[in-house]
Amino acid sequence: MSPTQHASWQRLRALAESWRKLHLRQVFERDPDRATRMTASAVGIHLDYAKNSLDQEVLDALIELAKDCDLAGQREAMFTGQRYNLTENRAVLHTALRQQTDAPIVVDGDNVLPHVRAERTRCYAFAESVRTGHWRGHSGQTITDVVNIGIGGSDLGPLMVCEALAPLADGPRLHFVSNVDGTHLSQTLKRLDPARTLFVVASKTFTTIETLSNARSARAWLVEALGSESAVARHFVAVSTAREKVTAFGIDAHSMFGFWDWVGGRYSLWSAIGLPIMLALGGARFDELLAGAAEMDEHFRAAPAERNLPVLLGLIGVWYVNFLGHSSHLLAPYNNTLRRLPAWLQQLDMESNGKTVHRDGSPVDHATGPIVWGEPGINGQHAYFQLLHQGSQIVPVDFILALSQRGQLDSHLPTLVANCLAQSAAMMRGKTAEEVRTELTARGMSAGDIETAIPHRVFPGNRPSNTLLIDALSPHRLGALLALYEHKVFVQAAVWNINAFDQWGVELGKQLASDIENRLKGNEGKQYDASTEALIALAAAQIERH
Ligand code: G6Q
Repeated sequence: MSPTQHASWQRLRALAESWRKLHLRQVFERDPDRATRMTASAVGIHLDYAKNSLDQEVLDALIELAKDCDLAGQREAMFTGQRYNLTENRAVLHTALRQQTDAPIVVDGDNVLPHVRAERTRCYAFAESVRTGHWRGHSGQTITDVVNIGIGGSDLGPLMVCEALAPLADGPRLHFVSNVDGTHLSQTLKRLDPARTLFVVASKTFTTIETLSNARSARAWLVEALGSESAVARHFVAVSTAREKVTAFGIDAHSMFGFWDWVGGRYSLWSAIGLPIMLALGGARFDELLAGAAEMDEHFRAAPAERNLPVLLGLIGVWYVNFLGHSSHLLAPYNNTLRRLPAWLQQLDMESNGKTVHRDGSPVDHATGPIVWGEPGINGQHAYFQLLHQGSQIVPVDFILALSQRGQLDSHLPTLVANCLAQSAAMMRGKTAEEVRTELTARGMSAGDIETAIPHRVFPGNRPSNTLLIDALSPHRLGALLALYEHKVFVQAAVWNINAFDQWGVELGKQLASDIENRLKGNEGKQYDASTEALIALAAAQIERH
């Protein structure tokens, strides 16, 4: 059933009419108390959602909509291991990877928790042996550098966490190679000593062309440098669900760390796909990451909607996408170590909710996932924030700021914090013509020049945002933050009645690429449209010339 069929949806449409005419500055003037009411906290994360174009009436209607869409029932279906991912006939259990209690989670008659924990113990033991220098390379040297070869979900999560927690890293240096453009691998290898380098080939399916090409080239580099095929055993491990494919590639089953089909790629950093994190930080830190995520899971499962962070973020997003027509969403983390968070969220959100059919296959009659983008906020201020302040489109923003982190220079902190808080205030209130006039008069500008300047210097304001303040950027809090966004995406999918856990939309391009690659190699293949044919011919000629 489409959510548009619910009375709550119609109610929200009516409310949106009046909100289109309201300005947040007036809303705050009329009701300054909203700043204290419209906050919620969990697991060290404080959410201020007062600067959003909504009030309690809208929020109540959104919560009603969530009830109408059976958010609670869908949430339980996920947590308890039902085959919630309908199109792939799979359970969705990334939450089991971090569950702290022993309450069994049964899939196909089997409790998954013992398997999860046994595999994690293997990963930790391996990571520890590398970190302590127990694990030696082929020529007897310790490992100083680890290269994770993977793409998409087998890259973005571990990469983002390793960056975010880099100040705590005390293991080998981590490198991530994802792009099949050979410069990614060759530029990385250039800096490395083969005798002291370990490769982690991370691929759930072990069929991904980019990853396998990079893994083959890395292997050739290693074998050539160390002069023996047998070197592979000490320098290559795999993370996958496909044991036969891993062994066919030449990596021993003992050197493979597994996970399960009920872990979606973009939800997999909590599994063995997190091996690079374990190598960089050790098992204890990884445990903290899991514990933080588990605490957010419990919060999501138990907290009432009006205090539930993922529910609030999800519903506020639904309000913008479906009722106020804001189809883009910016993530602005202010801590530099969170610089890859937007890329991770982009995949999480857009691959999950970039859908146009309901769970039963019927076409949607409403908008779904927004365009998600971002960079570290303070860098954005010197780049695209112009559009946020004065552009013709309204882009709701999540400002994210952790107030302490190892390695942070105390003298820089006030500048960072002030900038984050200033941006959300500026977006919300804007600057009127009268304010510009007063300011320029005080600076001694002539009346004529002032009138010419005003249109350019007015800020419309009324641009909404959430602010998430985190007490400290620890593994625990990071785990909670990531789980918060995973569940936010879930909430929206539940309301839109779409399947957030498949990604059929990436398949067509893959099929065509394999066919076109054949053509580029001079083999027979399908004929394409005139534009594509011309491009194939041009590129083939160039390739031949090289
Ligand atoms: C994630 C997607 C996708 C996947 C990559 C890599 O949810 O399914 O990003 O992670 O395509 O796939 P493999 O891990 O199988 O190589």
